[in-house]
Amino acid sequence: ATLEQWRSRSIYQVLTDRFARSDISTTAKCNVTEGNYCGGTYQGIIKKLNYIQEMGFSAIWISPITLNIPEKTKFGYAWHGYWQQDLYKLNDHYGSAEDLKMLSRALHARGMYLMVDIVTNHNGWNGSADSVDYTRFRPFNDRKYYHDYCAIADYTDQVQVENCWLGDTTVPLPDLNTEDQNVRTMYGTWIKQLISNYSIDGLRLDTVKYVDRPFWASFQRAANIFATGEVLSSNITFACSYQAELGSVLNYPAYYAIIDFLNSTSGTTAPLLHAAQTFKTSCKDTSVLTTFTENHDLPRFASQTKDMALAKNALALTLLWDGIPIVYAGQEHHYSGYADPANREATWLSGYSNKAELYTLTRTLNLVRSRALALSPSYATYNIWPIYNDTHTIAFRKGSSNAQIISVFTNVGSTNTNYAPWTLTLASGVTGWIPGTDVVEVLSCTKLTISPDGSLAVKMQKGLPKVYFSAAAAKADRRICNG
Ligand code: ABC
Ligand code: CA
Repeated sequence: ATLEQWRSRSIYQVLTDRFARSDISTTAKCNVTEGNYCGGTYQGIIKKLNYIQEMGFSAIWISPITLNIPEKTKFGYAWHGYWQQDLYKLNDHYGSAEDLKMLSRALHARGMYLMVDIVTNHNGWNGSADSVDYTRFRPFNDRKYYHDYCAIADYTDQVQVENCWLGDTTVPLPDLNTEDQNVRTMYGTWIKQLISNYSIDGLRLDTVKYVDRPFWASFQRAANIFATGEVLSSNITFACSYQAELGSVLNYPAYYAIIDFLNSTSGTTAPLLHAAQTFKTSCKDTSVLTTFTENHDLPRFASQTKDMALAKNALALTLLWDGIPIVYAGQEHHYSGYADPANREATWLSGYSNKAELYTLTRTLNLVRSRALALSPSYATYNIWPIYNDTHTIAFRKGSSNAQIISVFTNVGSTNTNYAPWTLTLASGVTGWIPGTDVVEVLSCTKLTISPDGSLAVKMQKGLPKVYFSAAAAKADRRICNG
């Protein structure tokens, strides 16, 4: 699928081994610190597609699918998929080729997309860097396809970043010589075949800044479908510079801005305000960047603060910021694992409850966003516009008239006694709604009418976010506040 087709999507990220088992167990043990396969499969995902789709998602991102280091390393098994060895074989712990095709077909039958995680920077090796047996790899089965070993010492030196090896001395990641024309051609051939074999709709590209830019230009051309690249950096100019080669990048800079604002009650709105004002000029197209507040590499939000009101603000911002939202499995259950590997909990242990507060919030906001996009495709490209801010509270408008969403976020938290319920008045003009318009606050299903002077009175309480949508627009989808 194209960039254009992905723009209105919403993505749910699963680690294939950790989302759902073929037996649909909700009790199977999964000790995150042991580094073992926990039993998640493609068949398991197929059985839980209702759970994902009913939360409002229209795409899933799965782990890398290729064959990895088979044996146990000091960091455990390669259950996450990032230590590949044979690009032409599948990781059979997740299921067979037929199972993966079934998953792809099941998604397409629901109108959903399949995004696959792709690693091109390196392979994985269990042992020291000088003990690598290159004949174990396919198709890159010779030392000539790789950069000579060196460890990255200075991460600000882009030459080292691209040419030295990631990983460590226990599990080094032999670094492909992606500057080599043969390597590029072989990767191009592989990705074309992979996309066609499994009817893949989009790619998540691993370790983008560790690979030279011309490689990405050629890989994107060969793949010829939507790809979002992982450029792990808080620098928006640097991250977005890769939009020259790839359609999209993961919005790490927005992640840092959202987390700085929300991971405690002592942050301020400044980073978010700055992001809203500058991203639109730093990026070729902010509407296709992918927005997230959690993933398998980062501390879960709830490991930083247990406050549910802050978690709701974070999730709401993820879903309503410019770009394509990504929610990481477990975020809807307020999972609280800290860094890798603790943040890779089995989703099944939540019992897949669709009554969880963050599940229903995600569902409502995905539905409202979809509704806004259906009413007006320009909702996607309308840059999020700050219409109010003080130290702890910020309001945005996104979308042109009658498809707009007005959202208000605060980091005061649920228990701050200095903040009794208060009213924030959004002046006439900034919301785009004329006097007498009926609007609904979709998270509490409260109805109100724009006053004769055109203002909207936002009642803030308990540190919760507020999201307003026109009542007429909301009504068209009965699942939003029961019509
Ligand atoms: C394993 C063990 C761990 C152990 C580790 C040493 O080895 O499991 O317990 O601690 C995979 C596995 C991991 C595994 C690694 C290495 O491989 O999932 O479990 O860790 O063997 C991607 C994937 C990730 C994957 C790989 C490798 C890459 O999402 O799951 O890991 O295929 C870097 C990379 C990034 C990578 C991430 C985990 O590490 O760039 O691609 N993710 C700075 C650097 C970043 C760096 C980051 C974290 O630190 O610039 O490049 O990310 O180390 C901002 C700055 C940024 C700065 C951040 C921290 O602050 O702007 O530059 O990032 O303000
Ligand atoms: Ca490299």
